[in-house]
Amino acid sequence: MTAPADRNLMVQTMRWFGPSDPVSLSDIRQAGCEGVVSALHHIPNGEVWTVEEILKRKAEIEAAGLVWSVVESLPIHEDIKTHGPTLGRAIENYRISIENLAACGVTTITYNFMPLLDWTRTDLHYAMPDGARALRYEAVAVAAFDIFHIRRPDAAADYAPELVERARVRYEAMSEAGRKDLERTIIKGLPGSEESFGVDEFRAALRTYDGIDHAKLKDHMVHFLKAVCPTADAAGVKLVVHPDDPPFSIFGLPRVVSTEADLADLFERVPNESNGLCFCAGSFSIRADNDLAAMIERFGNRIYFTHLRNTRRENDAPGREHNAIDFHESPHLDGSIDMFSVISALRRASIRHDRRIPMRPDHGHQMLDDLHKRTNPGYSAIGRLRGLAELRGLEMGIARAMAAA
Ligand code: CS2
Ligand code: MN
Repeated sequence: MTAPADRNLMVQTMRWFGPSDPVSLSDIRQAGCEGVVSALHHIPNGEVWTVEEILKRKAEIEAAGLVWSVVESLPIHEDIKTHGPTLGRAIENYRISIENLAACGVTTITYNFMPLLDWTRTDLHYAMPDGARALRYEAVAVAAFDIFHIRRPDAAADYAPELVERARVRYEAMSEAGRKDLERTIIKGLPGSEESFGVDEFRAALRTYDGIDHAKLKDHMVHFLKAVCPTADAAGVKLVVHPDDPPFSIFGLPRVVSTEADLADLFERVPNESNGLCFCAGSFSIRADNDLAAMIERFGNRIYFTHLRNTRRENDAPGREHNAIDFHESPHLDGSIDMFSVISALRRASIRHDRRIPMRPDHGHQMLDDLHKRTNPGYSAIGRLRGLAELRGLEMGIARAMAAA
């Protein structure tokens, strides 16, 4: 029997991108995971995930002695976000996919509602002092790309004048190859992103958001949830939204899952039980005004999945605009957020709601032997293993201490 202190510990998982992932299911099992987080990346965005395809993936995972704990992601077609021409069909297909996943016993589904781009970084090989490589976001690089490379109309108005000037200097000093590299990093799509663009395509895609501001995108999200949540409720599925990364508007595009106020609004407007949250600590951590432990306390009943990761905000200063923040992905226990308080809050939520929350060490550093290997940025084996090992020890310490108190 499990000792009471160890009841409802998080379900340890890692993301697996499928058969082409350089990290194998056996690697993930050896890391001590019980489950994996996976998606059918080969099915085009907006199409139905058939029972046959779902069962195939499930069988592969189970043959390795693991379970398919969470889907990440069942992507949201752009027409659902913009109310484009295939809106009705895209929503209908989403509902069918939810039902098919439920029929196969996969009942936690992650998605995000970020326009065009998924998570965004400007450097995939940032050298840490210890020799490992990390992912970094530098505001001046994004501004340079936006104002001088894409040349988005009126882009300069979105940045502080001092940042525009630094962006100009940066862009002028960049080589052609450096500019191309930045372009690839920002719009070609990081692992897990479902969209990828060239410069002209990106300019055209930006125009599909003309007239869609924060309030309108939020309305479109509510419209989507009202359409699919009854299906998910009936099927026993939890739909968990992944927050915006970074959690503020970029390239003039609205982002609506960035703050505590955004979440409160979403859960109030769509109270359905299936309307849940993937609590990505790393994404929320980029805004100093997000109090992570308080958010977990408040929305604990909605959290069915968590990404545990830390970031280091490099240039915090009172009053600084959000889009002027530079950050990099720091070691899991050493960054701008206090992982002890995050896991403590999650532990209280698990006990209060009597549930095991699946977790994954979201990203990790490229380190040790992985420095010499081809890896998916953020998703190398050893860095995530380090993160997972630290997080599981921290969780057990917290759980035992709470039980003894
Ligand atoms: C990112 C995202 O958090 C992450 O690691 O990889 O791609 C995330 O999976 C999606 O935004 C969820 O829909
Ligand atoms: Mn995440």
